[in-house]
Amino acid sequence: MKKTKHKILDMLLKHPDIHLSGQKICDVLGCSRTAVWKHIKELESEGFKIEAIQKKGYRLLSTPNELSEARILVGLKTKELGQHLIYFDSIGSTQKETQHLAEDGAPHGTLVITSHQMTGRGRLGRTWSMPKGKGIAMSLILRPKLSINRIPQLTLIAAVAVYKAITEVTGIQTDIKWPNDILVMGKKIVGILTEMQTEGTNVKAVIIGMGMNINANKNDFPEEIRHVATSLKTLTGKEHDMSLIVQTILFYFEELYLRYLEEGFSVIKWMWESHAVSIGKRINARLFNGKVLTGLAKGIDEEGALLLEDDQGSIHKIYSADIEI
Ligand code: BT5
Repeated sequence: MKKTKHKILDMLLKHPDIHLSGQKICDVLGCSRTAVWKHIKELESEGFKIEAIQKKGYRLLSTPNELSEARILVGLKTKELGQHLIYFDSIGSTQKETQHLAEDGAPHGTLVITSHQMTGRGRLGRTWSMPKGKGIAMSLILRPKLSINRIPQLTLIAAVAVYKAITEVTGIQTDIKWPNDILVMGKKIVGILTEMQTEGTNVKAVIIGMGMNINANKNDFPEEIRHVATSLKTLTGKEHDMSLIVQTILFYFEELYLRYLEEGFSVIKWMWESHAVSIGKRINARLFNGKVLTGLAKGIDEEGALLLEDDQGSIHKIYSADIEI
């Protein structure tokens, strides 16, 4: 059940060319005029520009580029992903919070999201930095009936959903770097962190975390990552609607996920490979045990593992590593 505020926003979005009177909104939603006024004020404080003309009513002039819970939920075209949305003005780590929620039984599709994440983390306890209000940090709970060895495929599905969404919303073409990076011109714009909760050999939950650089300027990033990080704003010179990006990612993620469950990984595999920057190139794979393998990246296998051919012609299956091209 949508909140009254979301219903008002929905009405305003659907009627961009006319003023909706307070009375009309009350009649449709069955609430008081004071309640309408209060919700309009709330929407304004969240960055929505609303024209209010006496005797005519309210008209939406523009929506904010900042992340907005109402804007994400209104018009979200998914059945499950993101429909249970938990929005934080600020939080330590969405991933950590989502781990707890998943343990407590939060349903498939639950999304925890913020644009102010203070102690974000990457793989192996690394840090994920996010300039306040300029990016998106979100963690999604999936409860797939899949064997543990297939879970890494979900990172690749997430990566395909992200590149599709970024291209659709901004026109920018992105590259995927196995396994979890989305790059533009060699710099990272999105990092994905996939973690799972298991019971014996059963997967109980998978938590897919995504950190995205959207409206940050180069100097907003800490100095030590400026040479590796970029943002949509840096690339296009303008700010982007973060809520629309989230909606679009969730839409593609759900579509790809359902196709994957029905048809298997091969459908994702070719989409992924067609955007993968490392395939066909000579790479160093820095394994997490400290070993470095060098050779030709041949592709990914049916599990999503990277296939590397070394100089002796042996093929190595790599499940987890940092790739240097
Ligand atoms: C990742 O790890 O790329 C996964 C990042 C996942 C972050 C999300 S945000 C929502 C959710 N909540 C969390 O707490 N985490 C997840 P990894 O491949 O280990 O890369 C980490 C490295 O990327 C760091 O060591 C830096 O070098 C670099 N880095 C950190 N912040 C960055 C940023 N904003 N943009 C680009 N690179 C960054």
